[in-house]
Order: sequence, then C-alpha cells, then structure tokens
Amino acid sequence: MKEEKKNRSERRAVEARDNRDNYRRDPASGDRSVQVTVDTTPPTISNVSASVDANGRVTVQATVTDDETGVKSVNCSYQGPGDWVRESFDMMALGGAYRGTSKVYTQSGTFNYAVEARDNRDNYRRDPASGDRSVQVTVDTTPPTISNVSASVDAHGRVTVQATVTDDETGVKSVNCSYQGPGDWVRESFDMMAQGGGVYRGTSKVYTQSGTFNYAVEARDNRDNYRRDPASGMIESTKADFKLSQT
Ligand SMILES: [Ca+2]
Ligand SMILES: [Ca+2]
Repeated sequence: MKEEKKNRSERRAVEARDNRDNYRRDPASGDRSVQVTVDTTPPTISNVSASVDANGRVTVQATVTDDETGVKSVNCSYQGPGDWVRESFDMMALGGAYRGTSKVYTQSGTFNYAVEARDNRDNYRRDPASGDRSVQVTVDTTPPTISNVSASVDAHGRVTVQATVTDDETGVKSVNCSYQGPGDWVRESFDMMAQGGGVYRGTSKVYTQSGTFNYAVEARDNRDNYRRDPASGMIESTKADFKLSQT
C-alpha cells in the first residue's frame, strides 16, 4: 500500500455499462467501504538483558514484537571499553527473542548499549529512548593460582606430579607438567588431569635409570593467562636413589 494517511475510510462503488448502454451500479446507492489501517506504531521492546562471557564478549538479548506489520530489523548500538566510536551489531531472531554478540573485549570497563528496532513500515523504537543501558565487562587478566606442588616416584620408576590449580575468574583450561628426567635428551610434558577439589595429577613414563627429574607445572585459564610454578629456579627433593627437582 502506498497510502500515507492514517486510518481513513476508503469509499468505493463499481459502475458498469454493457454495449446497449444498460447501466448498473454496485451498490445501487451509497458506497461500499473498506477500512485502511496504516501502521504508525513502532515495535515493542521488552526483557532487554546483557551478559558477558568468559571470553570478554557481550551478548545482548531482547523481546521485540510488532502487532501491525511485523518486525523488520533489530540491532544493538553500543560503545564498549576501549571503543573510540559508537558501533552496532545486528540482533537475530532466535527462539522468541532477538540476540546479538559483540566482538571480544580485551580490557575491562563499561559496555554502554541500546536496542533499536524497526517494523515493516520503518517505525523506529529505541530502548532506552535516550541514554544507554550498561553492563560491566570484566576481562580476566590473572593467571591461575598453583599451590601444593608435589612429586613422588613409585616402585616402577614413574613420577607422579600433583598440584592444586584454581582460577577464580574464568576457570582452569589446562594443566601440564613440563619435565626432563634422567636420560631424557629434550624437555617434554604430560597433561595433568582434574581429580576434583582443584587437584590436578599426571604421571610420567617409566624411568630405568636413576637421576634428577626436573619439572615445572604450567597452567592456563580460559583466557589463556599462563602461570608456571616455579616461575624460575629450582626446588629439590629426594626419594630413594631418584632425585626430584622442580625447575
Ligand atoms: Ca508497528
Ligand atoms: Ca584467570
């Protein structure tokens, strides 16, 4: 429809003549009418929320409806920590809501945003009408904590390394033991597996000769912040004829 006037009644009658000039009008008198309703109501925006994931991305969600002509587009206008200019991302219909996700933020700060929606008549609504909503972005830059590091050698000449590893911000992604044992030409590593309660444990191959097992525990959180224990230096312990040292 190209009609630009609002809610007006359009009145119509059909007139016809045949080749003998017989005339009929329908209706015989008066007019038929049809109601022309033009959508001038912008979409409704509700249930706006934002969440920040472990990777420093912000997901914005909202319920957007338009009873008259339907929702044409929804986007999030935003300015996050470190952003020099205001930008926007599309929000897509997903399971009854509209949702969109920002880029990854690598610094902490405030993410200011507004949801903008248009219906199929280009009626526009912004939520909030002025100003912004905001959510705090906290980026994890702290490596995991490593404590209670210990190693023991069993009767078969295998070394078991254990440590407590925790990460309060985004959680522990991986723990491994970097080592060089008696007769090893190069430094290698084995994974240390979660045992529950923050305890990680891993076991080496079997050693057939006595000597020093030099090792360090390495941990990464879900933002790839890295810690090594010890950061440098060496701690030595001895057991039987197998010398353990932490490097
Ligand atoms: Ca509308
Ligand atoms: Ca962390």
